Amino acid sequence: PLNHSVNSTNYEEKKMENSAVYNKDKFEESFVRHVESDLARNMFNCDDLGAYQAASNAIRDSVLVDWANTQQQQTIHDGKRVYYLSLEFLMGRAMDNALINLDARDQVAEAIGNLGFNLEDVLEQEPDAALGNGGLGRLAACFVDSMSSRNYSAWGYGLNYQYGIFKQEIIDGYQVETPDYWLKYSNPWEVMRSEIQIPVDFYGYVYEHYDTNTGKPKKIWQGGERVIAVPADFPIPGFNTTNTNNLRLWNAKPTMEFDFSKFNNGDYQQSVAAQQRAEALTSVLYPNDNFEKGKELRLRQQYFWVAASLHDIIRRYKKNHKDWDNLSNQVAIQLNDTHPTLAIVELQRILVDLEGLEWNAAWKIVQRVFAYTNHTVMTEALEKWPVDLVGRLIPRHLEIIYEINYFFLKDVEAKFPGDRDLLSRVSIIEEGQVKSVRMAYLAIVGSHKVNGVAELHSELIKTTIFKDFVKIFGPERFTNVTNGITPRRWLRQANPKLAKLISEKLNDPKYEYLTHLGNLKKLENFVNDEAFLKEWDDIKFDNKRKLAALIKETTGVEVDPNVLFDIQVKRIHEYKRQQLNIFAVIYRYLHIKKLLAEGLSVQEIAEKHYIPKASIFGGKAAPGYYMAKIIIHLINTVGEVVNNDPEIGNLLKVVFIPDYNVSKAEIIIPGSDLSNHISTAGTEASGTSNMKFALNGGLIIGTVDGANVEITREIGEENIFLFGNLAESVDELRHKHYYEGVKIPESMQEVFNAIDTGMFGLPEEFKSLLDSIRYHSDYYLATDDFDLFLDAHKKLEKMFGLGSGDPTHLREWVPKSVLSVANMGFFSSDRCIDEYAENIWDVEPLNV
Ligand code: GL7
Repeated sequence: PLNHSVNSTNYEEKKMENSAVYNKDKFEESFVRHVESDLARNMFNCDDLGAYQAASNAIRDSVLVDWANTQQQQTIHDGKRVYYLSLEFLMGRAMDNALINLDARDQVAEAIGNLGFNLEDVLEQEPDAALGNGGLGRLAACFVDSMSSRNYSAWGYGLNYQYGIFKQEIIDGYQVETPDYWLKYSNPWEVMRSEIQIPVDFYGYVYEHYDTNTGKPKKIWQGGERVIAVPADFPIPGFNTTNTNNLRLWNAKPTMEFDFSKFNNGDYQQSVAAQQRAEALTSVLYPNDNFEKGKELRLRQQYFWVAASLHDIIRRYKKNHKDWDNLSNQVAIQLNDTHPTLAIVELQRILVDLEGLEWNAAWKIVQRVFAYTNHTVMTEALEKWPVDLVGRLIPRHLEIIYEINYFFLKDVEAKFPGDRDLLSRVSIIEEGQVKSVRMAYLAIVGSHKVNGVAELHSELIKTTIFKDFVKIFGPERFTNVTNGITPRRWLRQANPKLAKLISEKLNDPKYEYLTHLGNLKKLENFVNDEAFLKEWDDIKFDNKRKLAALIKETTGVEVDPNVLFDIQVKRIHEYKRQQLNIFAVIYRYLHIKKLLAEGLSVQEIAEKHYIPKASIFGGKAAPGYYMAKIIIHLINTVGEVVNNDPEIGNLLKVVFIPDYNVSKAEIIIPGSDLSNHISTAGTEASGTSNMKFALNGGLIIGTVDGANVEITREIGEENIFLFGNLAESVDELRHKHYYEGVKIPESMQEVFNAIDTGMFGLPEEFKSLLDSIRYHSDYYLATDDFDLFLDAHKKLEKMFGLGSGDPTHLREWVPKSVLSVANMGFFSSDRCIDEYAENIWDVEPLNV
């Protein structure tokens, strides 16, 4: 047996000696070697891109040592592992993050400097790994960081899309999508494991076969098309630990088994074409956020990913184990939303069809292994797959789904005899015009725990969409894990100056607060310290300057860093209500214009009526989402008018930053004074950018929705600006709109009149947006919350004063900023992962 009680101090020392990232000379040597051997260039013709690749490879060498050790230790220990299945991992850039988690940023910056490069410029060369849409995908990325940092033995499983989320350009005020071919240059952070090749079958048919061993009939699935899954592995280094987990993303490759019947018939072209189809499988990420569109290729992606991942997990289990009853002591699988729900069916198939277990015994194991996280209550986002499609693509799985449903409904019938209505409500199969499989129901039935992602959301799923299941399985099956974010990326990496000031104030030179985020609380001691407040505000100002430079570079608009930066960046969605925000901007513009017409000066307006401000927007609309695209267009046309108005000075600017992504978020979020989280109450499951802004000292204007509720509880209601109708009133208001008509408040009517008279371009372009409110019952309750939104603004702007240097600002605004940060400890994704580990996965950290 290997001796795995390595003395940790020795290990640390050894690591310091050996690893190039901690030793400038060694790093420089390694860098040059990579330039020469990997890039086949020399130092005299190495540009920033080459420097990025060489530096990444040199850093990667260190990460790979920890990674291999971690995997070895985990194998020796043979404890329970967690598998996080997510169709999206919105990772962003890897190099800076690796430097921070390895605590090697300063040394490497110096070494790179000695070689004639600038670290910041080199880091800029890395394309974002944008394999996700929004909050759900970024959450998965924060989780893998925390699982490594908290020393869990965990794997992430996903797909290695060739094209991530599209790039957004704004042309003439409209969104234009272009493909994101992020692998244009080779990716130094992925390790291709071509030696692992897992066959995944599709289509074909099922037949029954008499098994002579057991004397029983057995189902055999004869697949019709085979694709090979080959993993690309991404090492995930933890912070302040050598624990380095693996993120495994599958690529689809053709089989080497040609269809010889076609080949022999002389149909070589056809035979090759089928092979080419294979690679298309993992080529593109579906660009919808909170919306499901039942496309066959999407279902193929899901099954491919799930089948390959389970095969891998079971193969690992079988190396040391024979007893299937023990599976759930070794394996916990978390389903990130319903996208991987077929994993439940696949495991049941493996256990029953391939391993010969009895149905009931297998099903108990399956339920103990899986847990499911729900991320939305919105019905248009709940996955349903047509039975016909499932039956054609994976015929044996459809049979198994029917059987799961049969036994489930039998239990329900036994518990609630005669309640036929209940049976049809909870059936996994929906008998509609298109008979479909309800994936969320399948996920609930096949899991031992189901969680929502914020307290309010977890309550809502129990009382609305999953109400019947609470009755059937009891409330114990349902739980809450409020989302979190990793403070390594979202504080230390995005806001190095603030992170440094905090480490000084907490007397924590090793930044241990980044793994003990509750320590931020000590910042409260300085909330009356004027010098400190000034320093804090100076850092914010500096970050705003950086953001102003990004705005100038991407939109051409100059914004003054002294004004209030009022930001809303997130996917564009009617429920997130960017329309409410832009209407309020128009209202402000109209009123500033009135005051100017009355003869007031810009200065007078700034002092008495409307403080100078920049309204900053960003976010992508799903390519097929018509209404979201109108909202983007409106924001841009308003910007055109306002920014070119010669009278208005710096009282108002309106900008739309194109192509919002993780790296831009790292600049935008630290530069915010105020951010908008203003969804219709009850629609935003959690939100996580709210946490990122608050952790960076930006204040929040928000509705009583998602995690805003808990943020308020933690930081205090005097430090957040809440407004709007509550979730419990939403049904009633909608009902009222429907039966009594929508009442447009006067303020909003002024805005609509301005749009209708063509102030912001052709009114027809915005008609369907306005009509959805005035004639189609205003589903998202813009009319009910508009005046409340305007009032909340009035109140908060008084506190902001005239910005940096203004005594009101330092006295009233900055302390709120400090108190927000001081009380954000709860929202570390480390806390979340610990909760999953304890309440759902039943695993403990393994100190490697
Ligand atoms: C989301 C929710 O909309 C968002 O509120 C939540 O923070 C996130 C992570 O739990 O999940 N649900 C969803 O379908 N998408 C989300 O971002 C795309």
